[in-house]
Amino acid sequence: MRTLATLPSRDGFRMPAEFEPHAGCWMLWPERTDNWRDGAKPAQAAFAAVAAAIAAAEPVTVGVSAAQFQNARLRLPPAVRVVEMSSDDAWVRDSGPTFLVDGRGRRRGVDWTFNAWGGLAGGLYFPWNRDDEVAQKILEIEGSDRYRTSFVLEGGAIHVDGEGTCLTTEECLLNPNRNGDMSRADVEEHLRRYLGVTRVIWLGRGVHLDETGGHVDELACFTSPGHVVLTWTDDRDDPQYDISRDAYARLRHARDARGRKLAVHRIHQPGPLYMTAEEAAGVDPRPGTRPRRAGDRLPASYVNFYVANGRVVMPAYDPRRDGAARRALARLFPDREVVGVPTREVLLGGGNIHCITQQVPAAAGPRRPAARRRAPVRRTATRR
Ligand code: KQY
Repeated sequence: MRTLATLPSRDGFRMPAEFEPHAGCWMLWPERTDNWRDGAKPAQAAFAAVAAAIAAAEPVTVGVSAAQFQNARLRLPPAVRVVEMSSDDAWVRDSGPTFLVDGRGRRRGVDWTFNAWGGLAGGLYFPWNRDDEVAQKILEIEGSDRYRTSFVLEGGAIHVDGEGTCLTTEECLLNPNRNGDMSRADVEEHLRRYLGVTRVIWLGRGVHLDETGGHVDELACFTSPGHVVLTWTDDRDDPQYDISRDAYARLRHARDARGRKLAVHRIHQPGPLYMTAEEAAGVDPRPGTRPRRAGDRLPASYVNFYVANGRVVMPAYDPRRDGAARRALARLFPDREVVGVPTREVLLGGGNIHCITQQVPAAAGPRRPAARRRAPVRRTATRR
């Protein structure tokens, strides 16, 4: 693996949309007991269920600490590849690389600087040095050349349509705890250079009480070019109401990189859901990490799904709302099976399925002209 000093966009690379074909998916194994309750066992069961649901559709690799290797190996399906990899936590969407492809069948990755969602000014834990090395290690294993940048970004802070448009939020990418006082124009320039996009659509705030500081991947995402799904609530007294309304208005007024107006599809949020006293008590408190308290509202959204080859894997956590969300996603992804996996245990740690997965796009070469069909050769002595 080479570390390149050039820029992806100048080298002809772009970030493909998640709904484009994949070569596989990466996950990390949850372990830290100051974030995952009850020794991380319930979270491990949920991660294993997510890995199994994705592995039915595409190859999955899980990175795991040396201490947890055998445990993970035994809990994960045999089809899942398990590799030893140290990390500070298990949010590979954010600590992992953003994979890029070009039109010549090559795949590379961006290794953003990771600062645990805000560094010492509101970040979620310290230290985060092992998480900051996760992208490099994954690229090494994948054999993909690497663009390292001092620009601070987590993968959950962006979505792309693969046709030149990036979706993000002001709350996250303009927060000084990511890139200091960098201007909106400078942030956009970094997104253009490293993702190969030409248009950035800015939403305002992320999901209410999302501890990442407003990641777009809880709020909204592209389901195909020109189509966006948005988390929604009909409850005007819910703080999420104004956030989603504002996002809806911005999306309806936006044009994508190809000049299209967007169709915006709303999915009603679950709950609201809250942490129980038993769940909070199962988390080991530690100075410097976010305390978990009974009654804390959880940042639950159905938008945090993963789009695998031929399959969408969505969080399930509220019997009153899960069915409608599943049907809405089935309409938006007519060629994929939509599978719900119970992931309340992932939500208790602060994210969901999209946050714990990272797709490796298929590196497709240039289309070859179809071979000219020849008329079938007639055999003179054909046996019937
Ligand atoms: O992408 C995410 N939603 C990550 C959440 C991190 C939470 C850490 N406790």
